Amino acid sequence: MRGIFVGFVVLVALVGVRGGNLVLKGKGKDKQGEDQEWWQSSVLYQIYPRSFMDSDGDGVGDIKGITSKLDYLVELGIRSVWLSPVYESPMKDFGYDISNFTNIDPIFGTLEDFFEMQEAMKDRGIKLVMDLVPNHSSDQHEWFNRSLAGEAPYDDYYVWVDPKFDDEGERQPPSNWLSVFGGSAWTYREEREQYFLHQFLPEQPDVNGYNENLIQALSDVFQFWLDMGVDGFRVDAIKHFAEIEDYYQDEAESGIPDLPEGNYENLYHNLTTNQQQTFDVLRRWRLLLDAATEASGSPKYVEINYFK
Ligand SMILES: [Ca+2]
Ligand SMILES: [Ca+2]
Repeated sequence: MRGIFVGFVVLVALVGVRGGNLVLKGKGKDKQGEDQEWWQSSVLYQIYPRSFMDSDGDGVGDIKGITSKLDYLVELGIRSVWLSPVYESPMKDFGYDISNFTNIDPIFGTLEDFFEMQEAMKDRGIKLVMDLVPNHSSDQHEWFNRSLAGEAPYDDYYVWVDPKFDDEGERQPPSNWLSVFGGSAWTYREEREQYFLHQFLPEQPDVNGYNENLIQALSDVFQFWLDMGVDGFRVDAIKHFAEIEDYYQDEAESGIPDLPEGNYENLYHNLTTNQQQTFDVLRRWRLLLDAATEASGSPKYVEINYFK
């Protein structure tokens, strides 16, 4: 009995000291990186919300589940979290098809749950990086429905292009561009008698990266989460953001042998990735984060991922 009691006290003391140290570190600087910011000196821990922790027993992880495990992250020494998408989504691409950029999907909880999680992270010195996907929305997003209906100013929010017609008078997509997931990157919609571009699933229409209203609408999304108090963003699929504006120009064949027809690697992607406009828009978002850094006194971080 006495042995158990002593063991218990020692355990509490260890957790208390370790936890205290780690919280202190989170608020200050590392020993190793005294002049470094948190993103330069700490591990960025990715949380994939579906599988992380389920708080209500419906079989899908959720935000309250994450909140319940924050002390575990502190114990691991985690000072920053990259949260995979928790926005409203039909989940055709597991949350990377967003139907509302400024709300939480009910499967993960509510904005209130999110806010509570964020406050609990701040209490523990854990920084929060949101995963944002500006290249496309879900085809269930209100912007796309209004664009499909030709309603201004949404009509030009996505890449709508008139068909080409071959020698037999058959309707054809504007160009040979391929989806990352395979097959044509163009899908025809009778409603507009036009093709729309999707570099990923047909349920993920690409936004028009040259449209000022659209760029502003996405900037408002960044601002919404900055106002909520997040510490930064991991920006998904950014190299696909803008395409060359001549949508009828074919991409060159890569010549890689033995690939199935429609495989993305069959083409070079110099017309559909890494356009100057993408970098110009990214620079604007960086300035927006700089302004938030100044306003909040807390540095804001942005990370772009480069997949080949
Ligand atoms: Ca759940
Ligand atoms: Ca794009």
